[in-house]
Amino acid sequence: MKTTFGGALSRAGAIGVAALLLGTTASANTNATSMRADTILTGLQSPWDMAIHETGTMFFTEKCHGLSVRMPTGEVNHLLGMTGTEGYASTADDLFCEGQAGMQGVVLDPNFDENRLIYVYSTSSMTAPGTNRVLRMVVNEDFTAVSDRTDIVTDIPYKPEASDQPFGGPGAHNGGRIRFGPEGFLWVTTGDTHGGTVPQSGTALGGKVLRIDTDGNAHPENAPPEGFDSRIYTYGHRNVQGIAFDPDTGAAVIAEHGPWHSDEITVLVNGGNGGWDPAPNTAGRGDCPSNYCGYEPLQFEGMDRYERRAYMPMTDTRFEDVMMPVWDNNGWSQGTGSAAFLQGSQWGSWDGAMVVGIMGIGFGGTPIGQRIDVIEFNDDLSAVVDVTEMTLPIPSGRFRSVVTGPDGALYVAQDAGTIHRLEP
Ligand SMILES: [Ca+2]
Repeated sequence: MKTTFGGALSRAGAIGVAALLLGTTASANTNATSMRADTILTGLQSPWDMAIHETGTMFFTEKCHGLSVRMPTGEVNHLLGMTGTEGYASTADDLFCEGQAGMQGVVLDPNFDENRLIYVYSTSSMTAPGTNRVLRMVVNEDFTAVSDRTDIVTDIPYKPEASDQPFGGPGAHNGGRIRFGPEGFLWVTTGDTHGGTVPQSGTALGGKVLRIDTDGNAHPENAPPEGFDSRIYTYGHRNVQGIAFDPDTGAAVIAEHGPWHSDEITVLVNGGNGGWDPAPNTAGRGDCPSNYCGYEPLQFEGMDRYERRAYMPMTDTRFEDVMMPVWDNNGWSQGTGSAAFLQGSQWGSWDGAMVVGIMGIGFGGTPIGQRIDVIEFNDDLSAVVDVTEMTLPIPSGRFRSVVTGPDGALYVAQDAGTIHRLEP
């Protein structure tokens, strides 16, 4: 992958951003705690997410291949392949990958042992010109096949083509994480698909966090503004690919990719506005290429990250219902791709802290910022009190997914094709 900065770097902008990021340390501390790593799987194609059952059985997605499961014995069963794949128990010809899009989030039903239900976020060609869908399926008794596919969400935008934009290709800003919250409802994170008016739109599902039931219906207490799609929990987001729930309060916390500045972690408020508004002809901005002002002006040439933030804020305070981020990665954008909370006394002072997998940014073979940060909040999650970079016994890489397993261990997937299990 040549451009790895939220999939949205132009050649002109890349030079400036690389210079900007050289020599930076986004974390205040480095933890010396000894970590143990077991390599669970290697040789995968862009592993994107995992869902781990109490027995250790681990479902995982590969962005351009499909859904598989690793049994406790280490054996892998390939369950649902995308178009063009071989070796899967079944294939779905409408599922495809392109750019950042493909088969992404996966999660098990909280009552999986009774109903055998699994959910997957994937890009589909079934509705032109392609949308993202949330699929619900039944896993058979011996974990060798899925059946009874029902698409419970069918209308999440997908970016079908790059047109003449100076940024991002098809599939850009595709969101894609799905998780169950403590109440048993399903949360779905989406991206703005380089659509200027999408994040603040009440009807387009891009740039949103959805809260739905397992049939795809809105949670009855979602409280978006009047006229909005009732499945929307929060809106005004750029590209949310991390969501996790605070074990103490149950609050939903998201990690979101910033536009060449300001990755954000935000504690969600029902009906709240993330404040991202790349629409043209608003907030002092004029026309923009392809009606998308997210990289204006002129790919931010010559600006430092604070000037960029002032010009095109990730959180525009002109909105009355805006949710301020609790952390902004010291103003950098490095790809905060996934989030999970650590739980268990084995984690010591990190018990209850959030981990964020950061993919980093790389030019000319020099990756910067690839790491896992441990983020400790105060009790009411109104502030971050400490950020520590986890010292890892595994090679650095693009950390695409972090998932806490039922065993308390932290499972991490890297774009290079590996899944590791980490514990102190
Ligand atoms: Ca925001």
